[in-house]
Amino acid sequence: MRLLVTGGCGFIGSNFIRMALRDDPESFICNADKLTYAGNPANLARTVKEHPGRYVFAKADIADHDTMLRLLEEHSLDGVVNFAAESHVDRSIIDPAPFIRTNVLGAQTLLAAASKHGVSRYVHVSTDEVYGSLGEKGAFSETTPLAPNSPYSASKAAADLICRAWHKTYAFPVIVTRCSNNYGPCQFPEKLIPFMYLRAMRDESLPLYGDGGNVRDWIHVEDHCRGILLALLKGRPGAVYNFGGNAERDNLAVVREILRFCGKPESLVRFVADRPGHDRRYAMEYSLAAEELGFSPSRSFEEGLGQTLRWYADNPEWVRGVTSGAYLSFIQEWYGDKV
Ligand code: NAD
Ligand code: TDX
Repeated sequence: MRLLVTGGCGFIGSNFIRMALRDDPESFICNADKLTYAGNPANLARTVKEHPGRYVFAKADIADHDTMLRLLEEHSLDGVVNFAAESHVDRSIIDPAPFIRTNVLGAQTLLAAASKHGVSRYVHVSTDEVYGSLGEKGAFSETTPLAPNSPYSASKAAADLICRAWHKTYAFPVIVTRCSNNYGPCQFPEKLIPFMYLRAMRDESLPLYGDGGNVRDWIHVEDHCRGILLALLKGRPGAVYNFGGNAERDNLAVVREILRFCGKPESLVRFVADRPGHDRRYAMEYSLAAEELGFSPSRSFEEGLGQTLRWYADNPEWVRGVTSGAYLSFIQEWYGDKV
C-alpha cells in the first residue's frame, strides 16, 4: 500500500514505519511530521537507509490542509495512518492549547484532505484514555461511554467523535484504534518507563504521583503496531478497535521492576503530589480486535521491559540527543522541587 503516515518521527509512528517497510516489500511511505520536541528523525535513520526509494519525509503540519492534500496527490497515496498528536498528559495540564490545535483541528483537517483526495483506507490512532478511569474491576470495551479526564484525553476523544461523524456523514472509510500504554524503543523520556529508568541510572529521585497505586495496562509498541497494520489491512470501515497488553501493573510495581533491572535501591522512590485528574486504572477488553483482525499481544511485560531498558542502555547517543535544553526546562517547570 502507498501510505501517508503522520507523526512518523515519534515513538509509535517510527516503530510502525520500521515494521510496515519490513513486512510489506511493496509498501511506500510518505512520513509527514511537524518535528515538535517529540519528533526525532534519528528514530528512522537506519530504516531509511535500508529501504531506498520506498520512503520520503516531509516536515509538515497535519493542520495544513493544502500540504496534506499535495502530499497525498504528489505520491499517489491510497491509505493514511494518523499518529500525529501532542501525546503527554502532564504537558496538556500545563498548556492544553497545542493539544486542541493538533489533536482536534489537525485530525479534522487531515480527514478533510484525505476525503478530498479519496483514500481507500484510513486509520486514526487513539487511546484508552478516552474512556476515563476504571474502579478495581472490569475493563473498557468499544461501547464504554467516552469520559475523558485530562485535556489530552478530551482532545483525543473529540477527534474520535469527528472520525465517527466522517464515517456516518460522508461514508468515509475511517477506522479508530484505541490502545493502552505503550513501551519500547524510542519512547521520549517524559513517559513513565524511560523517565524512571534514566533517572534511576543517574541515582536521581523517582517521583511517583499519589500513592503509586494507579494501574496501567502495558503493551509493547510492536504489538500495538501489528494491531494497527491489521486494522489497516482488514478492519471494517467505521469500526473502533481496542488493543490491550494483558499486563496490568500499578506504577509502584513498574518502578520496582526498573530498580531491580538497574540494581538500584527503592529509597530512590518519592511519593509526590498527585497528577490533577489522574485516572486510577485502565484495562482493555480487546475481543473484537481478536475476532475480526486476529490481534493478540505476543510479548510478556517482563520480557519486553528488559529488552526496552537494554535498548536505552545501548543507545546513549540517542538519549543524549533528546535530553538536552527543552527537555530539562520541561522537567524543571513540571516537577520543580518535587525531584
Ligand atoms: P509522540 O509524542 O512520541 O510522537 C508524536 C509525533 O507527532 C512526533 O513525531 C511529533 O513531531 C508529531 N506531531 C505532533 N504534532 C504534529 C502536527 N501538528 N503535525 C504533524 N506531526 C505532528 O507520540 P506517541 O507516543 O508516538 O503517540 C502516537 C499516537 O499514538 C498519538 O496519537 C497518541 O495519542 C497515540 N497513543 C499513544 C499511546 C502511548 O502509550 N504512547 C497509547 C495509545 C495511543
Ligand atoms: O513522573 C511520573 N510519575 C508518575 O507517577 C510520570 C511521568 C508518570 N507517573 C504515572 C502517571 C500514570 O499513572 O505513571 C503512569 C504513566 O504515566 P505516563 O507515562 O505519563 O502515561 P499516561 O498518562 O498513562 O498516558 C500514556 O498512555 C496513554 C501516554 O502518554 C498517552 O499518550 C497514551 O494515550
